[in-house]
Amino acid sequence: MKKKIVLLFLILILLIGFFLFVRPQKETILISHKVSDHGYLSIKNGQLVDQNGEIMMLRGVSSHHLYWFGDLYTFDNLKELVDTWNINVFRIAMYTSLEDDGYMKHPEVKETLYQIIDDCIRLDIYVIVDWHILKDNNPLIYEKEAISFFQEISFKYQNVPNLLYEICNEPNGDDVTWSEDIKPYAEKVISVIRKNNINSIILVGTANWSKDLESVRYNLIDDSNVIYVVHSYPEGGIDIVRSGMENAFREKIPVIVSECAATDPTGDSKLYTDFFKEWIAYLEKNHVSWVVWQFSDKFEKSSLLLPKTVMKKKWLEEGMSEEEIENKKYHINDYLSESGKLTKSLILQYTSE
Ligand code: IDC
Repeated sequence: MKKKIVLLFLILILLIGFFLFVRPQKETILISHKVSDHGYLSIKNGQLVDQNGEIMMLRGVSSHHLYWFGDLYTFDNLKELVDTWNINVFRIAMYTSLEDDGYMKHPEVKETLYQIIDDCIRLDIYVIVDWHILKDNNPLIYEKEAISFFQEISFKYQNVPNLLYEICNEPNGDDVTWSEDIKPYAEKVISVIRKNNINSIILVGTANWSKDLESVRYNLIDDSNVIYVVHSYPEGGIDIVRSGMENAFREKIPVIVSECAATDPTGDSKLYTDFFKEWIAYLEKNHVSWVVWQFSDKFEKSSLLLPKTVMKKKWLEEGMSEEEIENKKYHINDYLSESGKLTKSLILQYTSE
């Protein structure tokens, strides 16, 4: 009898030990939020909604310059982003101006753009095609080229729910205004896209480097599937952005953050980590979709990846041989920068259970 009690007691201790220490950790379950789950997006009551009218959030990352970093945007790397970061949107930043080494100088980047779009469609995620004006501060400068670009692309991807069109990244300069420049440009480009895609969401950049929602408020574009763009960077006029957004929420004006980062607007400062976490929480609370700048391995703090040379040095120090490093298959998750780790954990935080 005594023996039996001792045995039972031992079994009990073992069971408790198993549940406390050996039981596998609860797995993180990624919530699927892809195109096949949500279909065509539209705007309802000032918010992005899916095909069932439910509020929709896009969470993902933006490419860097296609001409410089195009090689990085392979199917495998995008797949790793989808599978392990759970992004549901990828933004393709196609710089436009001659001075920025953009599409005007290297029209062949359009092939890279098409390859990425096709990969995103295969991966069942949304894709933002961004006409990345920057040094060409006024969208009217290359209006003609923009019209033929969007004509071609919206025709090629007619009735494909994955695509969203961002028609002018960041209009900038004191003489570039919403009413005189951006809105007239947007109306023309939108009418071209609408001939091929009645429903697609079109993102329109705002004045002052996409920070000025105020001038939009009283002069909205007459199109029910337009969403207005703000870009947010710590120490980069965030108060203007926030107050514009507060008014927009109240007045049911749709807003999207197609660029944000934990660095200041240079893209290469220290990380404002706490600020960034709070900012993302604010966007989430208000159902504003967000895309993080930028997915590349440029030697720059906003880069989500570290340059290969940096990791190689680290691995050599840790004792790996040159040969082992050469033969290592490239996985983006082996190269995460601090920005990369932060971004990955934030996307997962809001898209897993
Ligand atoms: C920056 C890149 C940097 C590049 C520069 C000019 O991070 O590597 O040298 O452009 O091509 C934006 C712009 C975006 C900027 C980014 C950071 O849309 O093109 O990228 N930024 O400066 N708006 C605010 C910040």
